[in-house]
Amino acid sequence: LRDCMRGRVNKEVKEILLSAVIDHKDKLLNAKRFILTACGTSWHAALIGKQMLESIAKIPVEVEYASEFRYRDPVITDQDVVFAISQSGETADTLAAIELAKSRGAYIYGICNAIGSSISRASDTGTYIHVGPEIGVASTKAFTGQVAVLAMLTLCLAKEKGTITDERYKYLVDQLASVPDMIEKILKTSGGIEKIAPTFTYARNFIYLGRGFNYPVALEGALKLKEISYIHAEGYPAAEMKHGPIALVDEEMPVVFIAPHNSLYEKVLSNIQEVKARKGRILSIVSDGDKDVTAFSDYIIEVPHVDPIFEPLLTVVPLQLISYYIAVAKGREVDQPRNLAKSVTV
Ligand code: F1P
Repeated sequence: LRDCMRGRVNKEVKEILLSAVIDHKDKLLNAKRFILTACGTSWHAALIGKQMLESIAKIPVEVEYASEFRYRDPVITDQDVVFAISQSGETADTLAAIELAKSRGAYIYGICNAIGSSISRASDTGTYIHVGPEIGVASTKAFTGQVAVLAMLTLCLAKEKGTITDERYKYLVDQLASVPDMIEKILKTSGGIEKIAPTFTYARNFIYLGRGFNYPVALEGALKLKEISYIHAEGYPAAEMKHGPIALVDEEMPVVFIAPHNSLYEKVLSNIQEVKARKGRILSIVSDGDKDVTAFSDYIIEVPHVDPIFEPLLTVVPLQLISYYIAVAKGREVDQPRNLAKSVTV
């Protein structure tokens, strides 16, 4: 990851890492829309990719669960580029989804980790995320790799399309190149996260809330907790809280807010105040030096400041760690959770 982001992105993002983008530029630039299809954690990465591609490269994007897409009768044409995102590259639903898309003339772009996997072979082109094998069943660094590749893809396409200024492009490339150091800084706080975790082992439910780029992170935080600690958890867009989930909040309910300092900060802060008024136990992921969210939270974990489009690369890490430490405190088999398979091939 360090290699991808620092060395290559800085100098040669177009030439090396995303040669697929350049070689297949016309297909990508002339597409009427992108469809990102995936399962599980990879689907959450796709939701972030959609926000990046739409806001920066101005490309219309749809995100589809491969497990639904393959059984529907979706409108797909030869003007579409369908992206299959999969850590293992072997997920049966994702493979079936691209086979359907291909049969309807779409161009297929694979974003996989496993080299030579079925999905990468079935794709017309693609990018490997190169994060090395995932040791546990639950996807963690693959999520980071997928979001990083989607970010680089977005920057390349935005540059080609002229939807980004040279100045902003340079700034974002620099920001992305600093992400590995920022992640290392967060990892150094894991001792603090380990201390918080046992105070949550009593919980039978968790709510995760975030807005914008951090809404998919809320989904991913909840999924990680479910997968490895077997605690029921739901992720929602923070603004949806008052349309239902707020009824669940009482003094027993842990509510995790992803609340870094961005343009949605004040909005998230008011959601936090609503939960506080109902005595929920609030754990917030905040930017370094945060004051307002911190004042309303029972626990906080700080992450460095970064451009909002890259926040998921940082904010997901404390959520992965808290799931890990809660699972360990509950004596769970973290690398081999019950009932889960590394790749779902049927
Ligand atoms: C998708 C996925 C993973 C999850 C688990 C089951 O896999 O849902 O996100 O952690 O391993 O499969 P993939 O298509 O990304 O390999």
